[in-house]
This record gives sequence, C-alpha cells and structure tokens, in this order.
Amino acid sequence: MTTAADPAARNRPEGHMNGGRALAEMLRLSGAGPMFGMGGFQLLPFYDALSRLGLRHFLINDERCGAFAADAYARVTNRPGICDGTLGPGATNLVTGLVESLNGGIPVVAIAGDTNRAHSWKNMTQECRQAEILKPAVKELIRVEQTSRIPELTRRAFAIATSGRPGPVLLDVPEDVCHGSHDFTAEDFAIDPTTLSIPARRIRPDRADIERAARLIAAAKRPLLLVGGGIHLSQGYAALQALAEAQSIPVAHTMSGKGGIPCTHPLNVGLFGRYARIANELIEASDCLIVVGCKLGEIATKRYALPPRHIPIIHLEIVAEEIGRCFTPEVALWGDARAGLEDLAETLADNAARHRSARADYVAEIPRRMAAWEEEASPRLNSRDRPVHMARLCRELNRALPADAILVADGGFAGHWTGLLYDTKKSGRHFIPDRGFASIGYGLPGGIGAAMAAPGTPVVALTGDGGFNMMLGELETARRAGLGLTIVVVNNAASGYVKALQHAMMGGRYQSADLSEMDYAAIARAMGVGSIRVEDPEQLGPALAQGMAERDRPTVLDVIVTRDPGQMLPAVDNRTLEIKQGDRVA
Ligand SMILES: Cc1ncc(C[n+]2csc(CCOP(=O)(O)OP(=O)(O)O)c2C)c(N)n1
Ligand SMILES: [Mg+2]
Repeated sequence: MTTAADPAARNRPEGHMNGGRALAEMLRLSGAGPMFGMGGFQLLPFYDALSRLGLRHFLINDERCGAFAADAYARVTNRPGICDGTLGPGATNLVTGLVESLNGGIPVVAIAGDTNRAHSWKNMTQECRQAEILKPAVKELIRVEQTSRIPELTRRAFAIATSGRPGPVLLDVPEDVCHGSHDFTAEDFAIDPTTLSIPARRIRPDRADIERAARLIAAAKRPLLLVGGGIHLSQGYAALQALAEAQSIPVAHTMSGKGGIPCTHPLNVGLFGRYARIANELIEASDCLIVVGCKLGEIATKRYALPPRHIPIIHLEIVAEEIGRCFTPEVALWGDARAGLEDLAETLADNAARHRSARADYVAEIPRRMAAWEEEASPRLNSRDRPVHMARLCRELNRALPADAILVADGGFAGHWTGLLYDTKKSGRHFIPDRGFASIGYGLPGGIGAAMAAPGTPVVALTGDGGFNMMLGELETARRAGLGLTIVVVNNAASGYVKALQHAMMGGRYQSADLSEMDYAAIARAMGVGSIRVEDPEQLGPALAQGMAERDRPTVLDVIVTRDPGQMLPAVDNRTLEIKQGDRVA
C-alpha cells in the first residue's frame, strides 16, 4: 500500500473532522459509485458529508431495495456496491439483500447506524441486537468502536468484500462514533487500490492438481464444462472460451453462470439442472465434468440427482471448504477460476489439435440436439397465444435486446424462464438473476442498480407481479433518479410458481396463490413514469424498443401472460406432469 500505488493519495483530507465525514472521505477515495440508503439520526454526519463532497447517494424506499440495488451495481461494475440503513429497522431491513450478496459472492459494503453507546441497553428507541441479527447475513460484520479507526476499518471492509470469494461486509457504526470527531492525518486515509474491485488478488491451483486434471480431460471422449457464477466473479470469460474452443469442450451453465461464454456460441449447450434444453442429457452421457465456480447446489443438480456419481468431476473453486460439500471430486482445483482455466489450457495445449479431432463427432452432436430441442419448443417459443406465453416473451427479449443490454430477472418464474430461454449474445454480466437467495422483489431494485452501473446501456428488469407489488415504491426511486430503465411486469395475477406447484401437486387446490387483476400500466402512469400494457405478443417487440429508447425515465411494460397454471412452469406442460408428495422436480 505505497503512496505511489495509490493515485488518490493526493486528494487525502486531514484535520479535525467527525466520523461521518471520515467515512464519506474513505468512500470518495475508494471511487465508490452511487450509494443507496435511507437516513436516520445516527448517520446524519455521514449524509451531510456525502452532500458536501458531492457524492451520489439515492434515497430508496426500503433498505432491502438499497441492498439489492447495491448488489446489482456490484455485479455490473465488479466494484463493491454501497448501501446503508439507520439503526434498528433500517439495519434489519438490509438482511435479505445482504444474504443475496453473501450467497452470490457479491462484494458489498453496507453501513448501519447503531445506538449511542452512552445509552445502549436502556431501551433506546429502535434498539435491537442488530449486530447479532446481521452477523450471519454478511461475510464479516465490523463494529466500529472508535472514530479514529473509521478509515482503517473502512479499508478493511473493502479488503474483505473483494478478497477470496467476495461478499458483503457490514460496518456497524454507533451514533457517538459517527458524530464524534478526531484529528486525522492524511496518512490515515490510505487506500489499497487492489481491494477496490474483484478479484482483489488471484490464486492459482496447485500445479500437481492441474496436471492430474489435465490427464483426466485428455483421456475424456465427452468432457463437459459446468460453469457457475464464479466465472463472472473471476472474469474468466476469455480463459473459458479459449479452453472450450482449443479442446472442443462444450459449456453448460447455471442461471448465475450464463454469460461465461455467449449463449449464441456454438459450444454453449445452455442451462443445466432443474430446467435444461440439452445440457442434462449431455451431462448424463459425459465421461468427465469440469465444474468451474459452481457450488453444485440444489437447482443445478436437480436436488442432487445430477450428475450421476460414476462420472469423474474436476472441481475448480475459490473456496476450499466448498469442495466436496455436495459431490466428491476426482480432482479438486483450489483457486481462481480464470487462473485455473488458463493453467488447464496451457497444460493441454500441445495435444489440442488431436483432442479436437477426436471430439469432432461429439461436438457435431450439439447443433443436431439443439435443433431437435428447438423444434420441440417451437410452438411455445413462437406462440401467438393471448394472454402471452412466457416462452414467447423470452423469444421477444432475445430479438429485441442488443448484445450489450443487461437483463435483470426476478426470483420467481422471471428468472427460471429467462435462465432457460434468454440468450446472451456476448460473454459477461448481461443476465443478472438473484440466485444467491432467489428472493422475489429483486427485479426492480436490481434494475435500478444495474442501470446506474451502466449508463447508456439498455437495462431491462423482468419481474413477477408479486415481486413488483413488493417493490412498487421503488418506481418512485427510479423516476426520481431519472433512469431509462425498462421494467417488464409478468402479469399472471398470481403467485405463479406457487400456483403451478399447487396445480401439479395438490390436485388444483389453490391456497393463497391468486393476486388481484391489476392494471400496472395505469399504476405506472399515475406514478409519472412511462407505461405500456401488452396483451398481444406481436406488441412485445415494439413495446420493448419503446421502453429501451427512453433515456431518462423508466417505462413499465405490463405484459399480460398466461393465467393457466398448467402452462406456467418453464418448458413443462404440467397438465401432464405428475409429482409425488415430497418430489421436487419443479
Ligand atoms: C421473498 C420471497 N418470498 C417467497 C418466495 C417463494 N416464491 C417463489 S416464486 C413465488 C411466486 C412469486 O409470484 P410472482 O412474483 O408474481 O412471480 P410468478 O411466479 O407469478 O411469475 C414465490 C412466492 C420467494 N422466492 N421470495
Ligand atoms: Mg405472478
């Protein structure tokens, strides 16, 4: 952390200042982007300093949304997202959003005000054991006990958020620490530039393990790469594509891993797990699986039924203790995804041409299988049904969104349908589902964070009506921020996933699964944002184009989709689906 490596060193403040200002100065020097939060008494000096320093901070209408927006901002920029809440309910409202970031490995620095320690534990207003409540929701909770230590501990928060497997860090700041002051020196405000974006540092897997893995891959006739969200955290795109192409190894991905290589790349075989095009059958027939930055969790494995246990697994993973949790790998590669992929490619390079020709028939299967899938799915993908079929909506998104667009997908059907059918045209974070925690409600605030992270890039947020109901207030935030965000509400007048499961499992007895018929276009209009009601699938393309053309105000597309619970599950016509009690096929 030399001064030379710290370009912000020249701008360091010094002198007598309060804790809130010291915190704001550290965020300024860290180049933090827009922040999302809701104030209260405890953090007032921080807010005042943000204003004086001209930092961008957006009042949100629910702290959970601030955490979601910060999460999406971080996914797009690879820099820690910043959010804050006041003590008590402000802090506890952060929990769901922080768990999303924790499970997704997303770097976030969250700030919570806490009670004045002169009066703590005297039933202060809004007092609760917030540190205990928030601790398991974050990678690290740092309680700041001295005003003088604010710069040091903010630096620590960035270092933890961006190192190893990234994650959220909470700075818990008592009121007296924030309002109290200290004589700071310029040196106090040092920044470690390597910790301002992910991955802070890279670690390579052990050489002997790489060689064992390379031998396994070299001997395989049908190797397959299974890629999770870690590919984004490592930005291992070029390394993944290079290995796949050099060795003729197809790539399947989880919802979070979509975009490791473009979906339109000939070696991309699409989503695997609970829903899949052709990837699951390729897994079944594989003789070597290379799992990259993927936890092999419930959905990726169809509740641990995939992959079959006899197929050897090479597991490349940054968190050592994740290895072996759900499946025992033949070879464990502990390290950064990009570094591990590069090392595998290099070790296998000499025989690349031989491997490619040996796998020519294997790779030639992919377009044939994809064509067969496409033919079978075609009636749904091209459906002219009114209400709109979800598959048709996905196809229209594929048509309308340009290669650099970002699609944010909410936790319910929105994420599952687009996880299966949305095609990214470039590698990178062009598809953002909240698969860390799969909370509904991420769509709109996630869209806000993504739109702020990528000004000028078309951002479309797809959300269920249930998820949108949770978040309606954030439409006001998006309007105030002047964001040209397109919000597509999947209006099925239902808590659809629940309804579809009740249809399949409970003989069509529905309980607490229906929502009112709502006119979200009218609501959007009343809230002063653009609005289009879409009932005809032919209108989808023009409506998406109109939404994306708006540069400085959000547009809500209220898309009326199927109300038939037998047609709601992705790629399954569950009028014919039979699920036994306890099964989890959907
Ligand atoms: C916060 C939260 N509560 C409950 C769930 C369980 N859940 C998953 S999908 C779903 C239905 C959501 O309805 P909606 O947002 O309208 O989406 P749809 O399934 O109808 O497309 C629910 C309740 C969840 N994922 N997150
Ligand atoms: Mg719904």
